[in-house]
Amino acid sequence: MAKLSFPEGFIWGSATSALQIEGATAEDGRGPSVWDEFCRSHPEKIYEGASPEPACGHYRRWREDVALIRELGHNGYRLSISWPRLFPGGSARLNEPGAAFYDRLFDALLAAGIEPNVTLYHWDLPQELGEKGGWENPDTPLRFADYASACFRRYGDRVKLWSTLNEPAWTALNGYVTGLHPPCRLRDYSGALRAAQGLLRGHALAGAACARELPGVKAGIVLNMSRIHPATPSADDAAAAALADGMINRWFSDGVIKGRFPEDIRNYYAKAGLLPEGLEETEALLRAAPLGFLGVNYYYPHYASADAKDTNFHLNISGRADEDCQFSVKGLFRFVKNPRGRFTRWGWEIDPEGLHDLLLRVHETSPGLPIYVTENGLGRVEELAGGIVDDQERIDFVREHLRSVHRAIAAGADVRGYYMWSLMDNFSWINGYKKRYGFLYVDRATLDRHKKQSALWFREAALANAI
Ligand code: BGP
Repeated sequence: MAKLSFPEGFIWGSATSALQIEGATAEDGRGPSVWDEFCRSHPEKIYEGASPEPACGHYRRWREDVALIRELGHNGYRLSISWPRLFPGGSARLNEPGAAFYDRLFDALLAAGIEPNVTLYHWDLPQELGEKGGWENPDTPLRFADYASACFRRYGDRVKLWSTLNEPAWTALNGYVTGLHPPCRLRDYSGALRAAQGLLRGHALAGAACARELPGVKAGIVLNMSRIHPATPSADDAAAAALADGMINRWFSDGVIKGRFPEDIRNYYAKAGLLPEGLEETEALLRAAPLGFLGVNYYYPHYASADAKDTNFHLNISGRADEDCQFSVKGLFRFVKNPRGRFTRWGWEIDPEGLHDLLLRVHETSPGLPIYVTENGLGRVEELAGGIVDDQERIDFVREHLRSVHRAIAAGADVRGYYMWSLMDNFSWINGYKKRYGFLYVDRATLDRHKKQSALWFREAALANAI
């Protein structure tokens, strides 16, 4: 088959987040985040009671990691800054040793020819702000904007790609509806909408601060997006799919792209008495914040059925075949398994076509908006055998998704890069450490890194700018 070339300057990289790789959660003045506290107080909710300590020990091994990224031929790397490392407790006083860590990291990345794409918030809210109401507290977006401004001022001479938030929909949904993430609230729909509003205000204020502090630089945001199909051709399932799509995708994508929440979902929430106060003000803030790009995190599609007799949320965190994912909101929609689908061990459907469709949808909503695939990857159970990890399945996964990206570019979408999740096996939130995503295998006993076969394959693709 002829090679598919990507546009000049296309970014070939991988992604991580601070909490999932750094470790050193109490070093150099870092304060606790809501995830440190959640893992400490709710080990039963996390596979094998794992915690983000030591994660991958990246805080100490960053030099080696930068050298590895370079060896892997990447020209970009997506990472996040830890808010509680820079401003422990969410305070206004900068913790200099924490800030200096990222100085060293950015300098080393640039010296190695790797462009950083930096996310300011990848779920590690300072615990003290969590205790004061987290994203529901109207003060939190203001604190976030201050933290963001400090980062723009300190690192803006070196970092040109900034993302405000990672997956605000997941923070709101899992924090307040499914109860799977901190603050572990169950079925608190109005809390979820208040938190979503706080997150989007934080994004808007940080976006405006970026434009002010760094003329010519416009921050982006990273959204989790899924194609949501009706489970059957029935009108009821079509309506259920549209509703789920509006709540999970469009509330956030229309919010940040158009500065206007979708009318149908807004009416729906209004009727249910769930709309938070100040929505117009939030929209005005969003319209005043120039959006530099949209980061798309894509893993799987959903199939929605209107037959939702109860409310039930469950994620497969063990990777066992007898554990099913469930997501059902009584009377609204229930996600069902695609009978024709291919699935990972954790029950996530593999559907490269979905990525193509989402990229085109973003392009059609906002022609010309730069897009990055900020996460896409495959979680596996893996072992090191004779010094190698044979992950042909991951090579196939990434290749198929890159083909979709290529087709979306050919159809006009301005996709500028692809960051595979993840650079290395890491702390996979409530899945603990069994679910491995990396190009680099991390030995849990020694934390030593080993290149997987996929890393070598991707290196060739990156160097050729083609697959
Ligand atoms: C995204 C998160 C990442 C990452 C990925 C894989 O939602 O932004 O941080 O973890 O999902 O998910 P998981 O680790 O839960 O399998």
